[in-house]
Amino acid sequence: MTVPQQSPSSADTLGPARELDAVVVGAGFAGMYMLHRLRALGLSVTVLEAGDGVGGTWYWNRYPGARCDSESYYYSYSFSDELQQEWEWTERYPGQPEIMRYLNHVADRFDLRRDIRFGRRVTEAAFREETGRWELRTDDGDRYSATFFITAVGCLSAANIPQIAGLDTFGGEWYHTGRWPHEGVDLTGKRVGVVGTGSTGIQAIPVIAEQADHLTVFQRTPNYSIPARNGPMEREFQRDVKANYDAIRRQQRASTNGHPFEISDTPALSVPDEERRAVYEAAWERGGLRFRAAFADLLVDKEANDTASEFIRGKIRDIVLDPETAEKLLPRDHPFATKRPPIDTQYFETYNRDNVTLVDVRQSPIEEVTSTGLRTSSAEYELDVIVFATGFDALTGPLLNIDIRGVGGTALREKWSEGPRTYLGLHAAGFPNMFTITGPGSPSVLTNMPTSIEQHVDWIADCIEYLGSHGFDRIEATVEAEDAWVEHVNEAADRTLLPLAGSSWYLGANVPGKPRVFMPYAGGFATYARRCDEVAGNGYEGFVLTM
Ligand code: N01
Repeated sequence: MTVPQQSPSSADTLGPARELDAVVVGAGFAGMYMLHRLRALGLSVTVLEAGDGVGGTWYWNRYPGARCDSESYYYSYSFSDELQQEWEWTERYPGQPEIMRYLNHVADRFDLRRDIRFGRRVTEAAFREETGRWELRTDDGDRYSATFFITAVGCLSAANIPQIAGLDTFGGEWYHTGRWPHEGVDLTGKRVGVVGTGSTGIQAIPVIAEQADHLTVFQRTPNYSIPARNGPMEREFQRDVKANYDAIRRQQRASTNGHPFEISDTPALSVPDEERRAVYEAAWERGGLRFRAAFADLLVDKEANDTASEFIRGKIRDIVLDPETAEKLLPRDHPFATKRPPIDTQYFETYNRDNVTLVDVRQSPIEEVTSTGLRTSSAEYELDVIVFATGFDALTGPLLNIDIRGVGGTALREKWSEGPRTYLGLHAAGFPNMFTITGPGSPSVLTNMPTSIEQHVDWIADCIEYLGSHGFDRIEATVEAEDAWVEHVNEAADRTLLPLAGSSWYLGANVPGKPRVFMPYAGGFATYARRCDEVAGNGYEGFVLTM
């Protein structure tokens, strides 16, 4: 590890910059593994992390009911067989506290903490042409200088807090789920309002309903949700998994979404109605995101998708006893799974409770927060606590919250003013030696994240090793390669139904004023990883490497 030292060119009133080979921003799944890989190459690396601990998204998202929608045995690192053999998962889907225990165990096991600076939010990163190095600043005035600048800032880490008039006059407490207090919030006996019915709201609502005196849910867009069917991890299943991890990991890497299951190759409309219904029933009973894999064409053929969407609407009608409430809960404005499909525990059932009210804020929009609650265009609701489960400025938000400047001082905010432009979602032309782990233009949020993260980290580490061993110290994509990739990302999205979800955060549509561009790469994980390998195999085709 390089001992921090003063750089002659960087001494100023703020003190010396720490000179490093690489700075990684973020200590979640991505930043931790990136540190581990770069250290093994003998590089001096510092990870800068805004939180006071490791965990990234799981460090911040401590809201009631926070749980992963990938199953625990594969929502985990695969890079160390010892790690995957020794760790014991306790539930089918890991809850937030269990993921935090796991990531803290990884940090200790691989001795990562000594190179992570906690409580430092990076505010600026600028490429200096004269030195060929990146200079970074944090909110407490620390400065770092590095050859490589790697962002591991997560895709869903910039909280989207709606600008509702009067919020500052509210006499109660309010929280965003992605910034939940670490000490927890006691909602017992309180009148609670939850705004938002995405994956987060759908997880939190049933748990909050059990604690609160009364819960009012403010729903703008009804959502499809599939039962998670969470439960304890069976010992025998865990033994089987551990005995077969090689095959499981191979299957994940060969898949479309990084999950270890096959997508059916049967088109939904190729089978008789009764058989199709039986397939959906079985998928509903099994639970989880695998429901999407019930037929081959649910994400590419609207008519096929209609059969799944209608099946789920039928389930909502069956579960929710009050027909008027059920009607309000029926998603109709987008095909199933074109927004990220939530999975739930007793979500629709919660509306059968006496202490839960559903308010349709599409019909009667929220007009203001008052000192005592929330007012819509048709009624006023008295509340002690407001919970904003209103999501994130996804994918680009965490990057653009940092003032990143490339060659000639060009701001990334300016370059991406019409939407993100990257080569492979890994790099932006004009920003030499900068890499974005699971950046826009990569499969990222359309996949099981640790699978995508490991693939990116491995690619970046291999690239840096290649540069070093071939005497290069600078890599930058060409604008032509980037343009072609952006076009390919758009084509891949257009081959699916995904762009049909008009209010989706995949499109940036949840943040007022954000450009509407389909941001993740929808061509599938395995196809994408193959392309990355080809690029590397062809001597980093599409990049210019210089000494
Ligand atoms: O955020 P979202 P999320 N007034 O953007 C509503 C991952 N995740 O935090 O649809 C009223 O999906 C908004 O309404 P609309 C997962 O990838 C995973 O729930 O824009 N309502 C919507 O209902 C997920 O997709 C897990 O009309 C407003 C909700 O708030 C992603 O994180 C768990 C509003 C936001 O839904 C984001 O999920 C949790 C306003 N002004 C999250 N603004 C698991 O692993 C927004 N809304 C299980």
